Amino acid sequence: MATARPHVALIAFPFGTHAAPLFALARAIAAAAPGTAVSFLSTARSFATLSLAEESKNLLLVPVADGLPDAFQAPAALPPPEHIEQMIGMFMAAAAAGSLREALTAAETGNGGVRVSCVMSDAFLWMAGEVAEAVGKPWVPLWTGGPAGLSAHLYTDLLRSADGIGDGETNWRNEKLLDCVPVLGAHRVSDLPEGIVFGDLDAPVSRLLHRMAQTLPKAAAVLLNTFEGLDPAIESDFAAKFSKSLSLGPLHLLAPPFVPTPRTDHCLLWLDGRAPATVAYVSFGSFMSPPPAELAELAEGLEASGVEFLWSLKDEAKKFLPPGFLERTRDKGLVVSWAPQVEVLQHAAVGVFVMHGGWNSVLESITAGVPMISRPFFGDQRMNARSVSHVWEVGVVVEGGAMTKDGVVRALEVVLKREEGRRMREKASKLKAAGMRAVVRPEGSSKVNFKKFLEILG
Ligand code: U2F
Repeated sequence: MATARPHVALIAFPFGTHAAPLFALARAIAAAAPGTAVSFLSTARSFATLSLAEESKNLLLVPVADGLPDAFQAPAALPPPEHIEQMIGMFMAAAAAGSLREALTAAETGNGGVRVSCVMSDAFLWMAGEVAEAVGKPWVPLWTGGPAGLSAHLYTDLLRSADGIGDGETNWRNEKLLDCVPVLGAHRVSDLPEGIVFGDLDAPVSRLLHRMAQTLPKAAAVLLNTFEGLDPAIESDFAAKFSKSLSLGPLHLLAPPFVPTPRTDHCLLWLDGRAPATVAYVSFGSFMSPPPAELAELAEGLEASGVEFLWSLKDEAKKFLPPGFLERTRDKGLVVSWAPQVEVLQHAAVGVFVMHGGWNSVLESITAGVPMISRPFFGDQRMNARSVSHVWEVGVVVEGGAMTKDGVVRALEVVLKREEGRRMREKASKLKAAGMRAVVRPEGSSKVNFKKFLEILG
């Protein structure tokens, strides 16, 4: 028998770390509203990437079909990572064909027939908005990337038609500032995510993001993993474009732990023995690895700089390190396949984060007051890296767009040893204080926005 109990269904985009911040939100809702049924919908494979240790009684995991053909269903039979676009295409095709509707029905059955009263989703899943509309319920999407990246997607049509921007294949090298979009005036054409004015505009992900940008203004509210005041102009623009825009982040502070961390205490013990603000922490996110030649250049740069380092490096990439590197740097560095990143960044010994511009990493670094050296690769990463270097001035981007031994040495020198680096640390610690205020203080903007968001859920 159906009841009027609120039931929030959150639908994840099950690739990369996308599911993690949405799951953090699911846990936060379940804890803050014990009377609300919370269903978290994702693929079985993505559940395995989440920290599921402390589930609440009112939080139900509901599997969604991944759309992959039978040949890929065996645990070890995943297509290689370079086929991710295809996997996304298959997942989205299944979603459009009804897998999301089926999972919503399963969520209602699993909750004793309680009807879904609000559909939340990763913003990428624009079709969740249609599913919500079909059942007459509000749709509340979460954008997990950086605000500048989302802004770029919202201006896709304008950018494609703007003079000197939307005119061809060379745009990925075009250093022209995006002054036709005033809120992105510090970013360049070459910083844009691919699929807007360069790259394959017809690729499944490009089409998905364009459609998302057209659909988000119809949402009851758009949630952001950021905090008020970080990008004031972009925030005002979102407020004008969306029915409601609520910054709730940094989400890793709202509902930790964010992603499961194997036992990696030795990283922190190793850091304990290092002087304050001297160590370079290196990580390029959860699933990607820089090209082999760049990994080797980075290793040579770290070694030549003499800087102590903690490097989170995937096991399969270790073979690209220069011969003898690990032995020669045994006293200077620690290379691990996974690090407790949030704790590492908060350790006093860490002086700089060498990274890819992934939004979770940027926020984790900001809230630890650690300046960054970025080598962005795709998606919103170039926009984020440019915000780090030119908007917040808390880091640099590697020279020439790729890591070289000398470029790495120079960047480490600037951030760790020069006056410029000292100023970056000062600015980073101000951002850290602002980010903490937003989530910790009762009157903090993210705390207040979280309450407003709970009101939408009913
Ligand atoms: C995609 O980014 P990634 O998932 O590759 O990278 P991040 O957003 O930086 O998130 C990585 C997370 O994994 C954690 C780290 C972050 O929370 O703390 N982690 C860790 O705990 N230990 C490790 O050794 C290594 C990582 C995408 F590629 C980006 O463009 C987007 O900005 C991002 C968000 O949508 O998703």
